[in-house]
Amino acid sequence: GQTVKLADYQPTDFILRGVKMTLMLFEGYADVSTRLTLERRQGVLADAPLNLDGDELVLESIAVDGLTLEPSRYEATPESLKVTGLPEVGPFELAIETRIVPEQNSKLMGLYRSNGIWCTQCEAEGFRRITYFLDRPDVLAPYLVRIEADKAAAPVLLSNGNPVDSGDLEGGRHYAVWDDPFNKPSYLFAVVAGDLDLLPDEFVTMSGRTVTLGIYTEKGRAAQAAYAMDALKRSMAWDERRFGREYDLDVFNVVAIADFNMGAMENKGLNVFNHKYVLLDPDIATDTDYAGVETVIAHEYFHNWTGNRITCRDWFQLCLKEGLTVYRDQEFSADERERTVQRIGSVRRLKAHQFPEDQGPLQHPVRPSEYREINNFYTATVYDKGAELVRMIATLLGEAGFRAGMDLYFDRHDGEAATIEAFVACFEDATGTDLSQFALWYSQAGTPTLTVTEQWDADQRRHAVTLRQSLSKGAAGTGTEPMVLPLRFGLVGGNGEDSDAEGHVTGGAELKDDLIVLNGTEATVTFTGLADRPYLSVLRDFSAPVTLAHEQSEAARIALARLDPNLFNRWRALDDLLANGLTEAGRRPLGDATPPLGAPVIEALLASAGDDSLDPAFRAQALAMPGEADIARQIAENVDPDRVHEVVEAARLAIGTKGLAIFERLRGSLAPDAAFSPDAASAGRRALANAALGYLSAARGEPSDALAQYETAGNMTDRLGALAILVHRFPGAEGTEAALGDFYRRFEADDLVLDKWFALQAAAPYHGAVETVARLAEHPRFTMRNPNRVRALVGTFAAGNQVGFHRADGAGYHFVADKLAELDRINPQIAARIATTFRAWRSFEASRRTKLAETLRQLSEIKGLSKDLQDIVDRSLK
Ligand code: HT7
Ligand code: ZN
Repeated sequence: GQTVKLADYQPTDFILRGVKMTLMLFEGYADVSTRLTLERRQGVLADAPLNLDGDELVLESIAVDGLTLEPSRYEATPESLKVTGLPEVGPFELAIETRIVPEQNSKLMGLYRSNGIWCTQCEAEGFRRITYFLDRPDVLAPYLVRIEADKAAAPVLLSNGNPVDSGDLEGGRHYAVWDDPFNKPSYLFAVVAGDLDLLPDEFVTMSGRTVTLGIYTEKGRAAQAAYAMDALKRSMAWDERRFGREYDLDVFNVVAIADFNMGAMENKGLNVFNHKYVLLDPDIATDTDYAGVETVIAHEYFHNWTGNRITCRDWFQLCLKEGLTVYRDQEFSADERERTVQRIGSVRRLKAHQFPEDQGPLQHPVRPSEYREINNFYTATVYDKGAELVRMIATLLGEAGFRAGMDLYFDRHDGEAATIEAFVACFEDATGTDLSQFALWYSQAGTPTLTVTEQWDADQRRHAVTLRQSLSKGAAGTGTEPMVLPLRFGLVGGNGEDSDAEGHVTGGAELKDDLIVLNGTEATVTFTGLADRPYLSVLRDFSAPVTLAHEQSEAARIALARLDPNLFNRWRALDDLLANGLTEAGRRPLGDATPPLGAPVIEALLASAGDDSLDPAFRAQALAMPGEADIARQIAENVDPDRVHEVVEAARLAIGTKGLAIFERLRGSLAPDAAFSPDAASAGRRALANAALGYLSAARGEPSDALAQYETAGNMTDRLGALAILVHRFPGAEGTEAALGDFYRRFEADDLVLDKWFALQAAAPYHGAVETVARLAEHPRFTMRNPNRVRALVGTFAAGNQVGFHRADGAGYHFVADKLAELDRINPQIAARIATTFRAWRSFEASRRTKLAETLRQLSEIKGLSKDLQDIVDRSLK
């Protein structure tokens, strides 16, 4: 495949003025007729041809201004359409007809059918699978779309914009016409047609306009969209309050679809969702599912301004809409739920997904400068690190400055396809700040290391804090210049209060209140007038996405875990204590019995767990052990996943045993509420009760508590929490198989719950999981055609089961590689995404490292591999 480069960007030779389309949907095929109003751009050579993109297309007919073209005037292949002899000046109409087969579209890009429903997915390059087009984000136009279909098969016909006409046709068919007046790129185009149920509602905007809202679902499931609808209305109100952004069309529709490559898609006025992020009720969904629905609904809605009204000039600018919109959805959740707990979740996610990407062979800058397959750049770096960059701008400029920059961005670029430079310039212009050095964050890949050392001068009552940043050249080979690191901090006294001691800077930093902005390689901040040596709490709220190397005693961390007025850093102190202990123990050989955590660390953890003045959700976060993959990443080399698992289990047992009384008390005091409520406080109590159950079961070494909870659970959070303990800790125990069987029988009619049944078994941390997963891949309900099911089984095994996937004989690698080869022929996008789990191969001990590399090499040599999978495999091997 060809490499696309940012440096090669050129606008199109032809300007698109408008699009009129008719989609005629039939059983077995669809006829697509497109009329494009085009005009040669001024200054473009008179004989320059028009080059349109296609993907697996068949051209049925082509005409210019009503006249069918001679074959000498065009060249059509499945991937392109070149037209010559087009008018030199003025607009002309190009009419193109294609016939496509949605039923055979297993890539789920373009127009496809999911459980009989016609639906589209056009980002990034799916529109070219529907018709030949200038399929790139800087080509914007209004669309008028007519859909025709059999009325019984598809009583609902939806597209972008506002509905303007509908009616019956001969032969039991009918039509609907949708008009989208807002200029949009083709990736935001959508059509949905099918027999769907509707949850209707409305929203009155800040200027008093009534917007008709609809969530469409499979038959009989509209009631399960109630929470999504509530989240949608809260998102609309929040965007008005927080950013002054009002919705712009008369209608806003959401459709829930079973077969979907990602979480959801922000098509203008017609968001299409993976039904996992719409359909809920307490019997089938966990608290995590509720939070996921809220976030994804908000995220897609917020794209209406950050993505749709202002879009990206090219796909290199993807973070312009994705990083910014993730930042916006994170802020929404922080305002709607509990800020610190939300931030802990975002940072956990960043460290679990983005850090390994940034520190391995798939490393790339937040704004990449080249790609072979754009689908492979919807990454944690673009999304989550991209959000961190926006957060740092907000930290540097303060609330008012950030809002002024955002207002200017909306004002200045509404209706445009913009760039990162244009975005950053708005913050510079609105506040008079020079952000040119800050902008290096967008082009330099890798996670900077921030080294912090402290020196207490007891005679002078002075505390010197030295900060040093470094960035090593990684796989992307980008620059390593010092960047701008906004570091929130506090000097905590023994009374748990921040000192207001004065600080003086030497070297490359600026000090503003509770913020040190490190912009040089090194700086020292000396604080004077202190009565006693303070505890330094640095990088509060994780104010910059760095690896923190803070030489700090265990005693100081334990003190901060108890005292820090910044709750986020209290959590981080505990998390660091656990992670450091587990990492050190993980480096020792398998079987080494030295306890991974010292008594003071366990006591500090238990003190937080048992502190009823703290939010239960926070305490649940404190009790959640770092993931085995996170510990492996910290160990960095010669990792033995069996050893990592061994030390995590030893730590769990030690915490459970020492905290037995606390966990018993928590179980008693956090009895389930009579009626289920999905609010954050109730979810926090359930999370803490389930964490306590995990430790209690580990300490007692028997499953009766989990079995009892499974049998009496009144909601999915408690049921699945108990079942996970049974399946993961008591695989052979009496009751475990029965509970697993009961779960299957109870929920077999519901694919979303069945995914949980597959995923739970795929994650079971045993060597035998390879055989279990291979058996489940033969289960009648397993299918490669549904991305959720593949992710539940193959994805969870590869990414969420360190012990099973990395079994020493390589059987886990072979199983996943075989499945990827098979999946690649069906849905390459999903195959490529799951294949990224192989990227960490260099960090494992020699035997596994060799086997992983060998498996990657075998994959890379398969004839006819997709561009998607080939790209991931080749880059992983580099
Ligand atoms: N903008 C969307 C990203 C997307 C996508 C969604 C579904 C299927 C394929 C896709 N490719 C890219 C989702 C979002 O970030 O909001
Ligand atoms: Zn997005």
